[in-house]
Amino acid sequence: MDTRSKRPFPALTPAQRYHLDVNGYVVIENTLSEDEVSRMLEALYRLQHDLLAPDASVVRGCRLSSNEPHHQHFAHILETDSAIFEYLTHPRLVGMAEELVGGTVRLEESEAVMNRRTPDYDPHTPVKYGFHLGTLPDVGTYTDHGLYHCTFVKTLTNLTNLGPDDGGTVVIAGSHKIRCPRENIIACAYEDPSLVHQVVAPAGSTLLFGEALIHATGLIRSDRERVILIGGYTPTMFQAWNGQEPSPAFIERIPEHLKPLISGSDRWQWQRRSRPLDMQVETEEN
Ligand SMILES: O=C(O)CCC(=O)C(=O)O
Repeated sequence: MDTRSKRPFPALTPAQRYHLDVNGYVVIENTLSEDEVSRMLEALYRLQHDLLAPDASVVRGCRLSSNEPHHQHFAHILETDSAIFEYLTHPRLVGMAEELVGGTVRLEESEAVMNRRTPDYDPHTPVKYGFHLGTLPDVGTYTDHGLYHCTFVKTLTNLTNLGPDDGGTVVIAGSHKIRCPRENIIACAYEDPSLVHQVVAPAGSTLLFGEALIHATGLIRSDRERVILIGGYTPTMFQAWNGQEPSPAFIERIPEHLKPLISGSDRWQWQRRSRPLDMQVETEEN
């Protein structure tokens, strides 16, 4: 079976696509089932346990790029568990990434974050975010059929419920199209906080955005832990993030039809595909 053919095209409804174009992101609720969420959470807690064992700096190809009691960042989770692999190759989510890239994709990075309220959190201190981006509107974006595309795309899926106090990712809406200095855009967002949009969504929901959008980890005010999975995708001829190239032994083991997605083996055989805004979402029935 070729699950590449099962990736929906387009993956977003016209209204979801419009939201993505205007704001630079869209949140699709409940992309994962409860069962998928709990299997992926279990896989991450197992990985955390193994990585925190004495002398365990790399476990199944993954390392902690941040390891503080309130913030752990897992780099290159691809090879760690079948549930994580399922996430990174999930046909609907890869279809969403392909829609925003505007063609076939390869996996560029795989990460996870587990974080809690920072120990120095003070509700009276003005909020400051670690705003950043991974590409620039000038370099990493283009339009087709009048719609926005980006060559570096993320799917961030929360495995825990995110209420307003639970630190969902924040973005500066519309910044994906603004060709002005980043610090000026960030200053505008602090002056008018309505420009900062935050993910509030049930567990198993996915934030889709292009890395030209200025974004940051949100602020946790509650006692709850936040757990997210991150897949990064690019056109097939791009490289994986530094240190995130899949191992040859791992590529050897995965199903044939998923090898191009994981290894980037299609390279310059990139298949462009873009949709007009009014094209309806593909379902099993149509
Ligand atoms: O922790 C978050 O919500 C943001 C993650 C992030 O900045 C990224 O994946 O580029």
